[in-house]
Amino acid sequence: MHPIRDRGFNHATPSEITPQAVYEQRRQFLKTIATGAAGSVLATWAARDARAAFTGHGQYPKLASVPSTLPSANAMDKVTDYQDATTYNNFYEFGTDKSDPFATAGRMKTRPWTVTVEGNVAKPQTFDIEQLMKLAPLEERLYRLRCVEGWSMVIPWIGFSLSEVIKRVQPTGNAKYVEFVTLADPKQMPFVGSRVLDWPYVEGLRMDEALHPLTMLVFGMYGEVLPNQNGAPLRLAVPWKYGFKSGKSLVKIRFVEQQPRTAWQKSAAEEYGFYSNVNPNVDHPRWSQATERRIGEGGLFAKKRPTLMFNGYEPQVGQLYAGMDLKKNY
Ligand SMILES: Nc1nc2c(c(=O)[nH]1)N[C@H]1C(S)=C(S)[C@@H](COP(=O)(O)O)O[C@H]1N2
Ligand SMILES: [Mo]
Repeated sequence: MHPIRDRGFNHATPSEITPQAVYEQRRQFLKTIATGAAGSVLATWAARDARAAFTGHGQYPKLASVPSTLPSANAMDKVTDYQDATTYNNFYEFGTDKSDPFATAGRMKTRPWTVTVEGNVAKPQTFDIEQLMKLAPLEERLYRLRCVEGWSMVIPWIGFSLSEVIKRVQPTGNAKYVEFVTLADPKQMPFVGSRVLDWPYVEGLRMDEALHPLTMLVFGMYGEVLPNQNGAPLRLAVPWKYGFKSGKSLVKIRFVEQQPRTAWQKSAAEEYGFYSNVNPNVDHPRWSQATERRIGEGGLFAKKRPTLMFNGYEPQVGQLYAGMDLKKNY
């Protein structure tokens, strides 16, 4: 890529189009290039930060959080570069190319934003996003994210367990599943209305999965408010399931009796099951799931990593599926 041209340096002074902090980081980056030291220096953290400035780390408001006490990723998991995590995305409402969400999601309005929590609950409620964010202390959790397509990342999310919301609305005995509905606004999302998927993007979890402490409502990443392309202003993170189970830009959370029909099941039921737990032993009909490509690890020619059962979260979640045939319930 050619960042300088792509970012329109020739058309406006950077300070006109970017916040000051990002501008300063870019200047630093250009200075690094100018000294000719780029080749050796690019590998360092400082230069990585400078490079990240091209995709705007520092552009979103900072979001304070406390470190989580839950087990998440481990020492073997290097945090994915901000640049990769914010330019290589799946968010089909904005297009099907990995770079489409970065290019076009910026226009999505994320304030004001409300989230309706309804269905089989004693206390249905519509939360304003600002109010929802204050429901519990924001935690930072480093989670692995494994996409069903065979790639993965390690992302420091900010948010809290979905269970914090669930306990406040008091589900009734009929609440067996939770359905997550995400924004589908053709005025803001160029691919909504296309036949790529049956909109809105709907996902679901079984009640015990939704209540599991690892299931996280996410408001931020990398110390900042979520970029739009990553699902602002709030998305889910279910680290032991394939990434598509974690809906972005949620507007509704419904407690239902029947297993929800998800957008992916409607479009390709044989390929995307309701459970979709990360499982190296259950292949996708069109490819193996035994290994994965960690984004940032040497590109297409890097040695792939073995995929871990439940994405490495088996000690925490394995019990949820005791006695279940995971090949049948894929
Ligand atoms: N609304 C919505 N949510 C979505 C998707 C989508 O297309 N639309 N894609 C999913 C898929 S396939 C993955 S892998 C993750 C990617 O999250 P990331 O771009 O933050 O890495 O978001 C998931 N959530
Ligand atoms: Mo995915």
